[in-house]
Amino acid sequence: MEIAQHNESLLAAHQRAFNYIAGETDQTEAILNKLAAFQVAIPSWALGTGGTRFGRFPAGGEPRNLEEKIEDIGLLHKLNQSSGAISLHIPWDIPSNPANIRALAAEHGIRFDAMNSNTFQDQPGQALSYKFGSLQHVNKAIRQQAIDHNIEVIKHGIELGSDSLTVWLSDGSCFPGQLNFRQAFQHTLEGLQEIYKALPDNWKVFVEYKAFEPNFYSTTVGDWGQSLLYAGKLGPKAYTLVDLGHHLPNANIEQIVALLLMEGKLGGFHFNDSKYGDDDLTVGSIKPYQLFLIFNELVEGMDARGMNHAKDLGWMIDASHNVKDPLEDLLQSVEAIMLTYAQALLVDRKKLAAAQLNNDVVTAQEVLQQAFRTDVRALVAEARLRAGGSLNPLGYFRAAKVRAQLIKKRGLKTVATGL
Ligand SMILES: [Mn+2]
Repeated sequence: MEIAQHNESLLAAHQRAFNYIAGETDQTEAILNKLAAFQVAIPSWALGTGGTRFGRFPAGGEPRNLEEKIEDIGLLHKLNQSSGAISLHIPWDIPSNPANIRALAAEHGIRFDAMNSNTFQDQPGQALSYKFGSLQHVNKAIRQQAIDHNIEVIKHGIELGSDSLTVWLSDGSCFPGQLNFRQAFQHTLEGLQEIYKALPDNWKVFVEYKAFEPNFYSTTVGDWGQSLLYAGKLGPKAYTLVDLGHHLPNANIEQIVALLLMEGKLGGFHFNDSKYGDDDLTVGSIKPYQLFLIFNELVEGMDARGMNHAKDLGWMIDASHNVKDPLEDLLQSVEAIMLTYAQALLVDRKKLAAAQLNNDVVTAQEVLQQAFRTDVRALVAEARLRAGGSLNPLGYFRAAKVRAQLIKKRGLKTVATGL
């Protein structure tokens, strides 16, 4: 079934909804252009069923290699026109022929977003173990192995046309006394400095933080303050990366985002949602208002610095899907991001600034909630439609029986590399 054919049956209802929202704002065309430009990278590890340490329940038809992962993202992008980037994890996705992979991605309109290194697992045949950390390790040879791996990841990224490296370290400790905090920090900093030296001039490195897990007592890059310390010491190519699921409960992420942007040190963003910890839930499924408040700060902060919303920060989904079809979840995730971005673009900034100046707390709240409570689904759908996408990507996915086709082609018991 063609996308246009599926759109046909939805067109009249869409037009009514779009005419209504277009009449509510004089910013319609500007917002549509920004939505069209905004692309969210899909991580290569999110295309298969995720698992927990208790079990894994595959959906079937999972991509068996990097080529099939790119095809899956190509399908998402064809439907929503907003998933035009892939983020690779090395060594899970080492391209055997980078030129071919690059060409295949280009065919699907996909570029290579941040590369991700992996020093939180031991790989088959690996000389030294990361059981007690990687860049923080007391053993210099293990630290060097982790440095070398990251430099290798940069090299793969250069071949693919990526321009950034995300470093997430699981380094930390599980018990008090296990680690000398200052020494762990210094070792990690020295390792990051070596990696930093290997970055091409046009590259960025993102230092991702996480409050806990897999280490349950301390994490060596545990929060945004620690990440910012590293990024500041490393230099202008180093930035903090915010992953929504990597905070302690009730952290004010919107304030963190605002201050990192103010300092010019926010580099990238990992979207997901969580209720308890790093739960890897679908973006916007648990705390949509928090997501809106974060986007509100992102838009306000990027505009204050004259930044390009689409290009100047790295936008990526980082989630794992245990009970949903991964592709359906990713469609839902991207949709949630686009809707929230559109709502943040609708905020009446002049009115909000005036309310803040007058300490008019009630109006300030009303301005934000006015935007949050606006149904912008037709705006996002119109942006997709104009770009050649589907009016209802999830509806198309089901109507066209995409998963059944993938199972037929790839088999029921395929396992994608990843988490
Ligand atoms: Mn992440």
